[in-house]
Amino acid sequence: MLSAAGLTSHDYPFRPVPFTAVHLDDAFWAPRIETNRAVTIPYAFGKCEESGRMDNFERAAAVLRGENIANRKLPGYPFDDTDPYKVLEGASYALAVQPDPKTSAYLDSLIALFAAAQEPDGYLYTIRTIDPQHPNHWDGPTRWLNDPQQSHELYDAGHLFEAAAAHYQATGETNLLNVALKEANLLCQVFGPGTNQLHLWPGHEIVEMGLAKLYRVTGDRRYLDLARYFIDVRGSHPGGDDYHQSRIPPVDQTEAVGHAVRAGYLYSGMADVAALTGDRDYVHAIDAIWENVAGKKLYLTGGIGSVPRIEGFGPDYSLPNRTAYCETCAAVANDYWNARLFELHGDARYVDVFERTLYNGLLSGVSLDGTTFFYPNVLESDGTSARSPWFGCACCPGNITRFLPSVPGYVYAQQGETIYVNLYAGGNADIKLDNRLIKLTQATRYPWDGEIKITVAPDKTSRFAIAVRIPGWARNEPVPSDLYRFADTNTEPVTLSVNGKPVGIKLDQGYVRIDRLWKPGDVIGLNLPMPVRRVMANDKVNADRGRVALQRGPIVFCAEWPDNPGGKVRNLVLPDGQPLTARFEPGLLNGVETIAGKAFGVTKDANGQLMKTEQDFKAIPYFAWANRGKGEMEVWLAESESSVTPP
Ligand code: FUB
Ligand code: ZN
Repeated sequence: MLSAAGLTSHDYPFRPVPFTAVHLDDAFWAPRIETNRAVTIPYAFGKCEESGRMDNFERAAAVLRGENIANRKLPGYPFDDTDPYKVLEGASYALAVQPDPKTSAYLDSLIALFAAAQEPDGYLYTIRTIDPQHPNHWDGPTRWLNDPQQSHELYDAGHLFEAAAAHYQATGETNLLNVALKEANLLCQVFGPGTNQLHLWPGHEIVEMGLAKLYRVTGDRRYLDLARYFIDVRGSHPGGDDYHQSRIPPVDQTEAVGHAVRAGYLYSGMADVAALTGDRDYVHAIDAIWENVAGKKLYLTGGIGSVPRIEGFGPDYSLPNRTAYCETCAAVANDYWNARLFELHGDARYVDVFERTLYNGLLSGVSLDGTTFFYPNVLESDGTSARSPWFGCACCPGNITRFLPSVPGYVYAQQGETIYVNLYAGGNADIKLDNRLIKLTQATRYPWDGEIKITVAPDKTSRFAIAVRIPGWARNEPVPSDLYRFADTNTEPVTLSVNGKPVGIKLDQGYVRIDRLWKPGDVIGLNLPMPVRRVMANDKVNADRGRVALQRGPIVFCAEWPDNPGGKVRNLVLPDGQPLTARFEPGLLNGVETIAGKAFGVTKDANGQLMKTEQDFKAIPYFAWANRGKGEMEVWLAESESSVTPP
């Protein structure tokens, strides 16, 4: 019944080189991916156990066995089941590159637990099974009813499908896949355009992406049709709203609205269905929505979602810093979406947004030791924000565990006779191009240094192209829109060479395409100069007016309390033209580049008069903040006293 993964007549034209074929051994990503594998994944499983998330499956299973369970207390949230699913997905990716019998056995025991909690017809949602007579207030009185659109039954199913596809692809075992397919088959009966079917849209998207993955794995067209149905039914009848992206049908949407994680998953699901069916209407819609986000709703850190009340998008240019939402899950969703847009269009501008999000607003979601997390990722703190070891609503840690192992899968892509180099990270990759095997080895200290050497080793001398991405930040374009601009001009040129001979920087969709006869041992040399850059926001962004941010390479910096006099940073003024220098500090925050110079601290004297004193100033990478206790932090620094936060 199972077909080879990815064998569909339509698919993304630009295909990623799978993370299993890319081995990073650099000083930046390799240790983080290892911390995720060795620390965060077991830690998150432990938290799921400790917080009763595994027990929910046990209790649902007991109810199904007809046992009279003493404790019918419902899970805290209807989506608590998704946390073990997500961590299992991450663990599966980790297993795919590093087999570990102990982890495999643990996953099998969890899968047995999930299977036992699944109702005979395939329904799997412990919060209803534990006590069907007293449904949670987010859910309808009977299965699936979705009023007021908050049911998470399909959200839970979506995460189960994602985990099952990952587990099957990593291990070849079908135990979790069978659980997922049983539920997917039930959904195919229950939902659809038929008169005896339910015409409801999911209360929270992700089932669309999950179904697309099941389609890839099985080749069963019903799953793809259902994914498409769940997109098309959204907004097709009254009762929809912007929060759920259901006021109007997704194909007619042109603006990012509502809950940001839901939105990011919807747009990713639309990209999947578009790629797998060839439907251009979805592409037009997500292209327009992307223009809106990249041009008006994207934080400098790549975070999305500026309104805490709805965990979602606000009006154009409304990007407050202290109350930024920028949920970690939304950064993950933003990266899923941008990766898919690249795979549709082959344009580096999506990789620019992907990279910005990855190194900044996504990576900030987890501490350096892998055991504490941010849910919102603010860009300014008065000292009250801190990472947390876990959350009641624990969506973000699980998303970190499943995203980080797949980072190597975003480094390269291919289409026809072209290999795309999208991200820079030390390591090697084995890329199949028709009947050839090409080994690429990157040597670089990126993101701290822009010197990159790529050794090309085809198994036989042959002609193909390597498209080298020249990041927007290296071309004086921090984002592919006018939302942000560099206040200064970098005059140091990007240089590119093959075997030491210069190659002209002729850009095509953000890439320089080097089409030649490649022989083993050829070397591409790329230098992306990384001076400290000052960034300004579009004047329409009230929150950043009169303020400046610092960026070096793909990394956004912030000033944090331990590095600045008196533990204060919100009183800092960093005037234009003040010289700044960068240096690598191996002993700080696991080794980071820092930016230092002089700034002015604004204080009040005894009479309440503001005083400006010159003082030392230091900034660290934004992703690394909040690893040394609570205190002030600021990304957008005042350029003059008039915009400083009064002490
Ligand atoms: O509703 C499920 C998840 O919980 C959402 O994606 C997060 O924003 C949090 O609300
Ligand atoms: Zn979250």
